[in-house]
Amino acid sequence: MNNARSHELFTRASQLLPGGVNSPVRAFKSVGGEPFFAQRAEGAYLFDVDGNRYVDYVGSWGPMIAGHAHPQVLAAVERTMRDGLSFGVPNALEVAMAEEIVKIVPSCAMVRMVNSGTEATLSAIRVARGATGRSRIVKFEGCYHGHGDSFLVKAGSGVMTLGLPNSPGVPSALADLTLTLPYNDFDAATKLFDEVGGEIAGLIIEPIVGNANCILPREGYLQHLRELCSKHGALLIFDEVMTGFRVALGGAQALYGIEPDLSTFGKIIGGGMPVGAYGGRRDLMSQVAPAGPIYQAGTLSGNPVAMAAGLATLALIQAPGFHAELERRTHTLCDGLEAAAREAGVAFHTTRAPGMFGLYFREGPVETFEDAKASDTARFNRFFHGMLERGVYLAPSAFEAGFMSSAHGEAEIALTLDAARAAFAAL
Ligand code: KE4
Repeated sequence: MNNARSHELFTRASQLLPGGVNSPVRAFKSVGGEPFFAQRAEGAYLFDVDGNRYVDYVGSWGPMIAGHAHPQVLAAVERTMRDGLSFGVPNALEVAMAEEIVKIVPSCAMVRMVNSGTEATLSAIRVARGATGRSRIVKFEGCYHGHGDSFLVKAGSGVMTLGLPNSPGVPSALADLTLTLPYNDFDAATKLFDEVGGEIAGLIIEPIVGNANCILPREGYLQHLRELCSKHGALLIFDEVMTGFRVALGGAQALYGIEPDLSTFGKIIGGGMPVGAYGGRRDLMSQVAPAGPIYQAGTLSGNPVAMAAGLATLALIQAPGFHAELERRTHTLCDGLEAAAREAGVAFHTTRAPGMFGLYFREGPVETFEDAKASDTARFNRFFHGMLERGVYLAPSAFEAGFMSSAHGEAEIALTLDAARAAFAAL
């Protein structure tokens, strides 16, 4: 595969950008090799600067649920940008977006637009801390909520699972306030809340984990966390930056019938433009400045062009049967991959949620972060490159989820399964 132009660009980029990229996962560090540079994208496909074409199962890490460069999204952007790119004063599209989110996600009586998922999650925990007057937050090992200091914490030692910084620059005084639990472990959650429940401002969780590969909640687990938070006066925060508007129109909270106190969003509601949002109970959100004292702000929050791209995407995914078809295609892909692995005698397992999936080089089930870590990552890395050489781009890490879009049709799935049969055989 010719990658001369990508190599030349990566060589230059590596002198100018940390790791040659503007976000670490793009650098292919965990799978090895150098990243390709995108020239353009359309539907289910990415095209790189050397003329190679890939079926894309990353979709810009989630936003491109209706496929890349969808004509209706592009038309909305073109129409909006001609009236100006940013005003710094309110505009009608911000109201339209807020109305859409509140309509689609009943737990959100109010929302605030921001410019990334990171801004959404760090704002949500500030609201939790401001509204409860408490300082501790709970997160889960393997869950990622953006790069806010309070989240860059790994499980500490000891029964309280006190947080330890997992990045230089995170003060231990702050990391201490983040408690970490194992995902899908009912007893550990009960034990922690029994011990310090009265000190917990909020518990933030990816209701379906998409940042430690893809792990689904055990039956009743999310309800268990809902009850613990209610009992101890802590706020339940669903980080739906990835799952929101994807695994169901109303996100994981609709899929599982749980009502969080606060939710965070991103990705799909920007349709590929920089965006995030947080929202929830009116008594909580009405404490956010300037309505209340909890401060949060952003120059480009509610940017009209981003709102237009997001609104056009939300319109597309509200087409009748959109999510049912996305779910069907996700199963068709994963069933096919599992069959191809069996034919090649390769230990392989997939996890699935509508529109997203996890690939594991191990037998199932995979229900915990420990289970996910026991996957053969070296084999995944060889499979990743085998698929890339055959025109299929999977997430460049054994610990990321894959994403389907409505643009992944029978032809794309057939191409993917043909490549997989050859890539499994070559392992
Ligand atoms: P951003 O700040 O990257 O917009 O969102 C952070 C975030 C928050 N919460 C969840 C559940 C997320 O998945 C993310 C970001 N997801 C990663 C994919 N693993 C973005 C890719 C990247 O970091 O480049």
